[in-house]
Amino acid sequence: MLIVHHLGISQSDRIVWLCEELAIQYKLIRYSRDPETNFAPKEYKALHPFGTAPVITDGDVVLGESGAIIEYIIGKYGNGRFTVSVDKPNFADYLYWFHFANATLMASSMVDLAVNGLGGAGDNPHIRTLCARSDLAFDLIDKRLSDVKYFAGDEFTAADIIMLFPLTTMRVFLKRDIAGYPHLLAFLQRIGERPAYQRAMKLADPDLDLAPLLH
Ligand SMILES: N[C@@H](CCC(=O)N[C@@H](CS)C(=O)NCC(=O)O)C(=O)O
Repeated sequence: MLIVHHLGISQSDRIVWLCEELAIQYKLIRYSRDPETNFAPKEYKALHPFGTAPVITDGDVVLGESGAIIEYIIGKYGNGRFTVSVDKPNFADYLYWFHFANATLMASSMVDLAVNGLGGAGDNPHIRTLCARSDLAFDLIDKRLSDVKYFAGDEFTAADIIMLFPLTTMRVFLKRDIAGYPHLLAFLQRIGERPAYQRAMKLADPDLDLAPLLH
């Protein structure tokens, strides 16, 4: 059976959300973060050699990495739903935003997190350039959402599912004022109204106040 191992307030909320959108059968196991380190607890680390969330298990399969897990679940249980096929004009857009989420947006958020933790970029021009990438990313996202309703185009896809974490839950760890991004705000409102998203977040992190993350 498909088991989603969810670490509290983490990227694995994407996987719970995907399962709820697809309305497939799965079992959810929740793990709390280690109270001292705020990282994953030992039981979570034991699931997979890399030890980060998300992880799913499915029979003998133990899989990590959000993108791989999303593709696995959609391919195996979702009949290809929420993807864009190669013959569609927005196939490249789908691929771009699906991969932008972790390869660029999450990467630049992690740079910001590390730099903030070290007290800021100072006057190091290389670090400043790297830190500017998050602003570039948010500008690009707002521009994209001024042209289309969802990242891949007119329809909701897995690109929206993988993109959402760095735009919402990540802001628990890395504050960002998004008031200047009206199209992103409208997108977050649309997503916040989805019953499957509401269900998923209640299951994944029942104590998390979503309102400030969707505004
Ligand atoms: N690229 C990975 C990133 C995984 C990752 O960094 N997960 C964080 C949660 S947001 C984590 O597990 N943190 C706790 C830890 O490292 O112990 C993915 O998308 O699966």
